[in-house]
Amino acid sequence: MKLLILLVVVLGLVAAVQLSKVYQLSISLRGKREEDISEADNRLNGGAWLAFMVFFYASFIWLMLRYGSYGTPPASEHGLAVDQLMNFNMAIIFVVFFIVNTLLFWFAAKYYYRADRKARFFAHDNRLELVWTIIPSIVLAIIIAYGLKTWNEMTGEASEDALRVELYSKQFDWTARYPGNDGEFGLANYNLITPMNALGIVTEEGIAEAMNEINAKIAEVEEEIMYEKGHLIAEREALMEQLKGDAHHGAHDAHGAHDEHGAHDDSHEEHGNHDGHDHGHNGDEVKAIIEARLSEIEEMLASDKVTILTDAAYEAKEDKLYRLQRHRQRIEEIREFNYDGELSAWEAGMDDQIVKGEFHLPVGREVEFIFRSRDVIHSAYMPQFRAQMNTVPGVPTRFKMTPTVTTDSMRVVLGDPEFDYVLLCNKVCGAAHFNMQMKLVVESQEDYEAWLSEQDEFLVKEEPLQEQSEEGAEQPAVEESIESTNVTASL
Ligand SMILES: [Cu+2]
Repeated sequence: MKLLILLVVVLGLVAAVQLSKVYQLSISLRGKREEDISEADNRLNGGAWLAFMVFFYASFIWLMLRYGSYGTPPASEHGLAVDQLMNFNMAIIFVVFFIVNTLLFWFAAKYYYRADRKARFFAHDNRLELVWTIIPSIVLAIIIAYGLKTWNEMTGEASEDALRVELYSKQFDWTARYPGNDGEFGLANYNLITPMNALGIVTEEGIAEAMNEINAKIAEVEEEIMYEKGHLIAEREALMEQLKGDAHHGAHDAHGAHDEHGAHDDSHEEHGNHDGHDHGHNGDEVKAIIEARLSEIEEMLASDKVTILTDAAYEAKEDKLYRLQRHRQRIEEIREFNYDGELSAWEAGMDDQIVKGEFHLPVGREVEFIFRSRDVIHSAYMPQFRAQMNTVPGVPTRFKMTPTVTTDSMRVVLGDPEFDYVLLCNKVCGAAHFNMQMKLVVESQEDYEAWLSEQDEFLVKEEPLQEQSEEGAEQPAVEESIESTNVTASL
């Protein structure tokens, strides 16, 4: 179908070009000069301007009627103010749009060229300059002041008892975090992000888990480097060489060969410990060490852990190892970081509640959103609440809003039992951007509390402690976690 339309357009263009050629030919045949244009032609063109104006306005009005509204009434307190601001701006734009375009087309139609009419030369007029400078200045100042006022209402300080919710974005989903009973979010650090700790919340357990993960990765890469076939064979040859020429000054050669690929690789140090002995002129001892290493190499070559890497791949592995070690260092630094001597920042994360897929808000209560992003800039967009904010890696952003219409009420208003509020990503952030959304349910305070109480706390997850709850009934796992934090922190 699209191809057909394209074909018609192309053929139409070709036809138009051919027709204009015929027209030009007919003119030259009649002996008329091309620049001689009759008054009838000019009048026709003037009329065409007016016809186009009518078509232009009709399309504009149709578009506004068809697509000019959000579709849903505002579902938040400030949503009303945003709609009013939008309508105010659009009203001004409409008025200016119609005045300017009417003048443009009407003048073109009225003042088409006529041989008996001469244009008036009109170079400058100070009063006119004043009018079209001062009036737009005043109108723009009003628009800006009004807009700033509305913006400040949305982004101003939230009240003390506002509910605080963190929305965390990454390619390509949203995660919501509630602060738990203490009302405080735990600190977060991206170095601690693991599959179990998607937000990188700082707790003693989070650090331990991140450490385990990074150590496993380091060990894996170290092994791949250690068991590289080409390097093992090269080392074997160098050592054999050394054994042969041992009578002279082979010790130094071996030293050099060893350094060549041991330089970036800490794991070789255990074998490199004999470096000190090399200068000790104790030939037998050196020989024994070299032979031990040789048999070790033989074993390694025979094992199924042997890897074969090109030089580039080997270097890439070394780079990877270096980066992993830097990462481990950063995790260690988090542990050493002194949070003003207080543990509360660590403890605060333990009861945080993390939810995916959908999140709930109570109706009529002020909510302060804190936005964070893991990877790229996303944009948290809640169209029914007239709310949008960029989420920026490394820079938390925020705004506040008060939902005023529950999901159920909105379903009734819209006559759509399937309707749901939605949080969308409104920044083209990658391949699956289109699907980056989360359902939002607005409900009564009681329903909200019931839902929240069903959400797990961060550190209470499939732990055997829950089995024992019969004995120590009022001893939740969180208590345990805090205890262990204290112990480790005091070390
Ligand atoms: Cu996104």
